[in-house]
Amino acid sequence: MTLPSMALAVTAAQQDLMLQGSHLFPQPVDPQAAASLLDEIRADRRFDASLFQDEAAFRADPQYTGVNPRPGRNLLDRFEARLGFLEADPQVVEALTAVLGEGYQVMNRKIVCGVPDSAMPAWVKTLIAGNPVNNLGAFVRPEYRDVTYFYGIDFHQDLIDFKDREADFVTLYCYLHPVGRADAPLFLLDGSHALGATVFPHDLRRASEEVWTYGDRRGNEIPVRQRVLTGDTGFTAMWHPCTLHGTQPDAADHERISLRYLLARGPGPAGLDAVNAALKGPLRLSDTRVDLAQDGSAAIRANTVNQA
Ligand SMILES: O=C(O)CCC(=O)C(=O)O
Ligand SMILES: [Fe+2]
Repeated sequence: MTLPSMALAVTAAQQDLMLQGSHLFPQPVDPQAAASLLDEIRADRRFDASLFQDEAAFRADPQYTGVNPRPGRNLLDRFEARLGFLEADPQVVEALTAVLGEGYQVMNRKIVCGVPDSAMPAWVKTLIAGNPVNNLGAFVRPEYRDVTYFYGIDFHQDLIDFKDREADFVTLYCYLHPVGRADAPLFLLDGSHALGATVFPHDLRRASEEVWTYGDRRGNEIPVRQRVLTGDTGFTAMWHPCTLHGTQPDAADHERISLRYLLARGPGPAGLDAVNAALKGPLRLSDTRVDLAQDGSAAIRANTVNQA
């Protein structure tokens, strides 16, 4: 019997999530649609030093929280009508339905920008040097906080932003232009979801060129291999909320722009249940990170992904 190719794709998505904690879609989503969305995004602003506040303005009133896109301040929402190339792509819908069940929901969606080194003001680089999470929202002008800007982010689980929430969602991530090694590609640690939720910054030691030893601080250690997600326009991947991933600072002379979605499971049966049942660790944490001070600024200065 020949199975329809859709059924094979669904199986692959669930199986990949189970075994490696991520699924890379074998086909890109419509590259023309991705490229024309990118044109619109780039037409809205320059992704250069003009994104940033003056140092004096920042120092007068530093704000480290509430600096990401949110309902009512989200540039991607302006392009709602043209997101079907990703949200309604048949392979994406089939995989999400298999993993999250019928009636899955978009929890949030946003544009993520890897800010190139050439756009970074010297005072910002000095302030963030060595920090594990270089979300630049604190330093950009308030009117540009409808996009999330990174200058690299250390290995983390996307569960990090969800205290006390179960790992009942996945991340979907799509490149809007070709992403090579210098364009801040995602680094995924294969199989790292297997230990369940752990606290950021994570216990990672390099074992060899491409393998890390990952510990859960509960007595378990596993080797995890890093996978660098370079890809063409429309390249799309999804991963489990416990899968470790990160990016290095964008070394290219242009910004890296991608779409990042979180999607929550529906009310019925979902492939994610079997994945979660196989994890050797908790599905939720009441404290997901210990790197921040009271005001949301970095209290720990250390970074592992930059050594990858
Ligand atoms: O786009 C990036 O550089 C990292 C994005 C990421 O991991 C996140 O937003 O959770
Ligand atoms: Fe992430």
